[in-house]
Amino acid sequence: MSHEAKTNYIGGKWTAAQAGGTFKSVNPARTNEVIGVFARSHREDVEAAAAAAQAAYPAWRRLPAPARAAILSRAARLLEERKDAISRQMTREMGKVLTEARGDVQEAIDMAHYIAAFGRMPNGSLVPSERADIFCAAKRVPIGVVGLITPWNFPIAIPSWKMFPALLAGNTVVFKPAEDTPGLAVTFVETLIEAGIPTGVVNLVTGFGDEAGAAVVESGAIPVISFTGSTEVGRRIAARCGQLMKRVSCELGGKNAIVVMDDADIELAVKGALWSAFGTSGQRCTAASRLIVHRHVRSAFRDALADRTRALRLGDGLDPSTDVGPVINRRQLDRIHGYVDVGRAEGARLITGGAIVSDDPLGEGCYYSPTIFDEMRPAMRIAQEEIFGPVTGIIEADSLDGALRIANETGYGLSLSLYTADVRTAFRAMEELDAGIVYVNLPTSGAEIQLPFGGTKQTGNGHREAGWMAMDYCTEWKSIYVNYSSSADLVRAQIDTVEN
Ligand code: UN1
Repeated sequence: MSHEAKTNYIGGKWTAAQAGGTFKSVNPARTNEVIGVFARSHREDVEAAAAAAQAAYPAWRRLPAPARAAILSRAARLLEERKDAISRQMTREMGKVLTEARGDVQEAIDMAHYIAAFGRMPNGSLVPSERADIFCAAKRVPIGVVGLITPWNFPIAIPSWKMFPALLAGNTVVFKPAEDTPGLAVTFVETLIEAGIPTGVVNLVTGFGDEAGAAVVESGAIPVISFTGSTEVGRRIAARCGQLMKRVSCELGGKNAIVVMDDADIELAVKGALWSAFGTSGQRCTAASRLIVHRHVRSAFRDALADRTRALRLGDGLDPSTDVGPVINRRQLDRIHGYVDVGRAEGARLITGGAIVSDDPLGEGCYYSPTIFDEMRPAMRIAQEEIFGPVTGIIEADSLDGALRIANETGYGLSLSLYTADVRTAFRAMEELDAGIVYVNLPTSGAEIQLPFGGTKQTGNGHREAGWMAMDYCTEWKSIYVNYSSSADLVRAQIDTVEN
């Protein structure tokens, strides 16, 4: 990629920011390695992108859905061909280990194939009328220009969750990716261009949240916003969208937990906890930052988990022997360490990790040692607030009821998991865990795209991504009535069709 900061894609052209500003993206494994220089966009760039998207909308909306789907199918094939290169680019730009980066790209491939199939699926329903010779149907229709504001932790998968359904439904798009992963957004858009996306249907503006992102939210030409990020920012976006009467879908924080009951397969639970706590260096919204363990098995579980955690190898995610890569940037590194200090001060017992790694060569990057607290209590801040780093803690429970109550006692509700060998316990968990996603004998990460993804409480605002409802956020329902009677009588619903 050599765009020389011409990284905005507006109306079919790669351009620089109008004001000429730029910013750099760096490799978190070695922050002196610059990945690229990108357009630092402001309101005028976003308005140009929104105007291009508006201009492209009528023709795109009228294109038959199977033709729109064919472009997504081609995008799926191109992503498959480029999976290796894109995955390497991802590891360099945001640090996750290569196998996980490959999973991220695969999630977008799966989503493209899945959504493309909707191009030939029913998109509405035919219903009876209470009146003779009246045709009644309801169909999904696109809304217009959809604004997508996406995070850096799944830089290919999450844009695909948002963009592919929007496009299939007939909307056009303004895409504002996180400032930590603009290079991957450029690659994503390049792939769509090659797949045949028409001019103006997908527009990219790179830059910062409070500049370009805020302008997407404010734009009068963008009636729908989909945002993934922190609850704090999501609350501000949703409030503003409320004032502007915009449709807004928010996918926000999590404080996910794994419950380990005393009859659980401890080996399986330890593997699950290790993956959910430290996969992607804990930077998943599905990361397990609470481990609620029955007191009968707590020491066995804790000791096994601590041993495995100490054996994890930190390093550059491109090195095949690396288990845990860097975190995204120095600001996050300091924030994570701040939470570890909070945990210590609150009286949780640090049993491993708890440090910024400063020895060379890792000191050149943003590495945090995988961290476990024991004796965490449910009311502690480290048990309530999203840390978004490789930090987890063990909370002891003494019964199923107690464990379920603790699991539910946070402001979030994305992903909760329970390990047990008892089918009755499993069904209680499925019934009572208050979250958008519940796992039994599986960790909190690992959602598949054909199921809805999203959470309860402050994790979101009631929307779901992926799954068969992926199109809900970006479509309206239109109800249609047609009178084909040859009579000249007006027949009124609810009045002429019943005895009055
Ligand atoms: C996210 O962290 O925002 O279930 C998405 C998972 C992945 C998606 C995570 N399939 O962890």
